[in-house]
This record gives sequence, structure tokens and C-alpha cells, in this order.
Amino acid sequence: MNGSNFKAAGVNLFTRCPSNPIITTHNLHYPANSIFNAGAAMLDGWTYLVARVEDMRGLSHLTVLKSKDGISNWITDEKPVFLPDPEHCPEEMWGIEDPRITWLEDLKAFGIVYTAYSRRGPQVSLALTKDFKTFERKGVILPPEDKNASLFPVKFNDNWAVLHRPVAVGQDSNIWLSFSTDLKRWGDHAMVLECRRGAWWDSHRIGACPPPMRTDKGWLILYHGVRNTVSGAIYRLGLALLDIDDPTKVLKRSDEWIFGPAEPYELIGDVHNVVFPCGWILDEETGRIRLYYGAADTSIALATGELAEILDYLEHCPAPK
Ligand code: BMA
Repeated sequence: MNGSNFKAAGVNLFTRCPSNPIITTHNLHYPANSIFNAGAAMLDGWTYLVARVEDMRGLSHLTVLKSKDGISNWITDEKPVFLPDPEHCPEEMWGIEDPRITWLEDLKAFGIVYTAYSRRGPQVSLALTKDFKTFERKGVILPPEDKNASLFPVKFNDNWAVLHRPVAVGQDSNIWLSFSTDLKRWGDHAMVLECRRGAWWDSHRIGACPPPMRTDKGWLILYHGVRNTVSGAIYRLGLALLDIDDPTKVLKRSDEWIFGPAEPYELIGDVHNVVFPCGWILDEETGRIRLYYGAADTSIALATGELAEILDYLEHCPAPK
């Protein structure tokens, strides 16, 4: 295998939108510190983003934006529709963060898994919505410390499945998969992707990004990998492919990162050197993916890629040992 060719292919898989960052706090109707890490979905021909907004106290809530072309003319809710509710949900006391949205056909609703930042650390909560106006909280589904959850859109042998990233004290943090018949009680936990340690770009922590995308080659997984350096952490993105019937089986994993901080809005911000996608949308007709990512914990940016090229690249990646 010619590594340098694959690197070139990987680097070119996603192309940044020329008008990046496409969303900043200027899109909000109220003062805030930052808007970033947004889940994405299509509804009635509109692209919806559910974005994390950090207020001037440092606590985050979720706000909804929609756009016809998914790039410009965003219509932002006058007031945030999804605020933390620490009175009824004490686990949300330090805010709610990083939503990932999955259409759950069986329930005819979008499932949103998000980080509830509790006094005991981050944990994973679930809410359902049909219209991005009202949200039905389903409560905590995974206890602290856990985050970076994203739901599969379908059941496996009558079980829902979720990727998530529990933290083992004093150890690296890896991606796990858990199953549930009712979206409430989760079990059959299995680790699917592990940090590669040492000098690797994904040596310290890894976490699933947008929800798994069903393709004819398997479940396409985009994940962030963190490497700690003397000047801080670097968040980059890698790819994996899971078996379509048994997502505990990893078919492929990219050795190289395929996207990383390079532009000023990704290199410099509240947290430097971060690209952090929580949502992507596949246009079934064109095969083009729109990837929405938080840039340096400050703004929202967009990059596009071709599903066929991404799968072709993955086909040439090694199967994990
Ligand atoms: C992660 C999450 C993200 C954030 C990233 C970089 O742990 O908290 O929300 O974008 O760190 O700060």
C-alpha cells in the first residue's frame, strides 16, 4: 500500500464551504459566547440544526436554526427552545451539550442524544421531537462519565443501538456500543473502537461524531480522535465501517485522519485546534454529504464530501486487527 497516496486521498475527502464559518453568534437574537457542535436533520425540505450555544456564564443550551439550502439564510429561533432544566433534571445543572440527531422510523420521531453536564460529570440523555419545536425528555440513558453518544436509526434483532464514549478513570477513552429494547435500559455493552495510544493522532480519546450512516458497504462511522501535545489537544476526524447486521464488527478503519484543523477559524477560538462534527446529511440523489462541525468551540462550519469517494477510500483501508 502506498501510504502517501492514501494520505492525499484522505485529506481531500471533505471540502470546506467557502463561506465558512457559516454560523456564528451573529446568527443569534441574544448575546452568547459561542455557537458550535450542532446536530443536523432534514424535515419538510429544510435543513435543521440543533446547535450548542454557550451563554455568558459558560453554561450551554440548545437552539434551533433552519435553512433551505443548508448553507445560508439561517432562520434562528428568537428564544432557545431547549434549555437545561436543572429543577426537574438535576443532571442538567451545568448545561446541555453536543446533540446528535437520528430519525427513528419506528417511532416516527427524531431521537436526540445529548450530553447532560451534571455535578457528577457528563452523562448521556435522550429527547424525542417531531418538529424541533417541542422536545419530550426521556431522561438519562447512560450514567457519568459518558458522552459522544449517537443512535443508530434502526433496530438490530429488536434492539436499539447507541455508540457512546464512557471514560475509564486514568485510562484512554474508547467507543462502545450498547443495546436496548426500549431506549431506556441499555446493556450488552461492547467496545468497538479503541484509542491507538502512543504517537497516533487518535491516541488519547476517541468519540463518535454524527450518527452512523447506513451504506451498501456497512455503517459509515465518522469519529473524532484526540492527541494530547505539549501545546494542548488536537481534535481530528477518522473513518470506520461497521458490519451492517452486526455493528459490533469493525470492517475497516482509516489509519490516517481524514480531516483536521487547518483554517484560522478551526485553529483559533475558545478551544484551539478543534473540528467537532455532530451532524451530517446525505443527499440521496447526488450522493453528497454535508458535514456540520463545530470549529474551535466557537462557530459552526460546513464541509462536503462524496459518499462514493469516502467508501472507496475506506475500501483501501486496513481491517482492524
Ligand atoms: C469535548 C466536548 C466538545 C468540545 C471538545 C473540544 O470533550 O466537550 O463539546 O467541542 O471537547 O473542547
